[in-house]
Amino acid sequence: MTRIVNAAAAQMGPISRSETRKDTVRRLIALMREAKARGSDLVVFTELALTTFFPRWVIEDEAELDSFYEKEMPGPETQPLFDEAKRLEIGFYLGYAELAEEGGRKRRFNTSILVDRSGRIVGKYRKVHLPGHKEPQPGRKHQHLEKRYFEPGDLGFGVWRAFDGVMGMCICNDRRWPETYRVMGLQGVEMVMLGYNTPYDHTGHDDIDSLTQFHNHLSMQAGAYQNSTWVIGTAKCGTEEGSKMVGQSVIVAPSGEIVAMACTIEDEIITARCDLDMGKRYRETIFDFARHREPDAYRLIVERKGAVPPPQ
Ligand code: CDT
Repeated sequence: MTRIVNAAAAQMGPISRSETRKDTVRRLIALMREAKARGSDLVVFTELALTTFFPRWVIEDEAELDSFYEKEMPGPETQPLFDEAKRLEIGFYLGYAELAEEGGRKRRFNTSILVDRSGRIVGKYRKVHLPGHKEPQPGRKHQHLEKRYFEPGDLGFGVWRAFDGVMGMCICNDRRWPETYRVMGLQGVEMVMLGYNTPYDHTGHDDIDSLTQFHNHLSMQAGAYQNSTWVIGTAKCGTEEGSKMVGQSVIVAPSGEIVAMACTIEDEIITARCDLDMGKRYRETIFDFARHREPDAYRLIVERKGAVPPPQ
């Protein structure tokens, strides 16, 4: 029996700093309805999908900073999204800023959840690879202060049995790191969902930044192919508060091929019929980990701590 997930990526155009949570949730619900109308079982929203990308600013006032985070999920403002998902019988991935009270202190994470078709949260992930800086960088047009506003995730790269398959999550910068996919690949992941906010000037070096779109797809296509998995990458894009961000949300097959791609830099749904068994052909041949991986050889190098051997 084939296992098909009709998946959607719900790309978002900019969210302004003044847009209310209520209005943003309304946009997400409109996208969810369109995804459902196009036959989707699952819709992947973006990173920090409920607010503007606030790490571009230094925010000194704690109450103001807290206003960008969710203290509960679902909370009063996000409950309508869960209600609509349940009514439509559609699952979703949602990225948001999480404010947790743990060990008697406030903890801040860049988080995503996976919700099943009954509106139940089945998985939670906290972003591991936090780009940018703690302190504003002189001379940069746009700051990127994720290290100031979030702790590195402490939940690892888990996978969850849901949607008749093995589902994984990561967030934005995680998609550039082979370890992200490989840790999930070693657990048999069949679909990796992720959202991203990627400014065109993200490194501050013109030669690298001019390749932003290429690197965006390169990392997701490589991750999909090398780990025999579907990858759904959803952008927040367009010009948000003066920062230009890349779109080109994609659905990538385990072959590494892009099977759907957004063509606007606005709210846009793209869909694909994802056969979860497609990964098997790769996992049982070229990327049969049990037969072809050589963990001992990798360890030899790692134990040298990455140092170049001294000249003989
Ligand atoms: N949100 C996020 O992780 N964005 C990074 C670019 C910022 S680097 C300062 C990314 O890898 O797309």
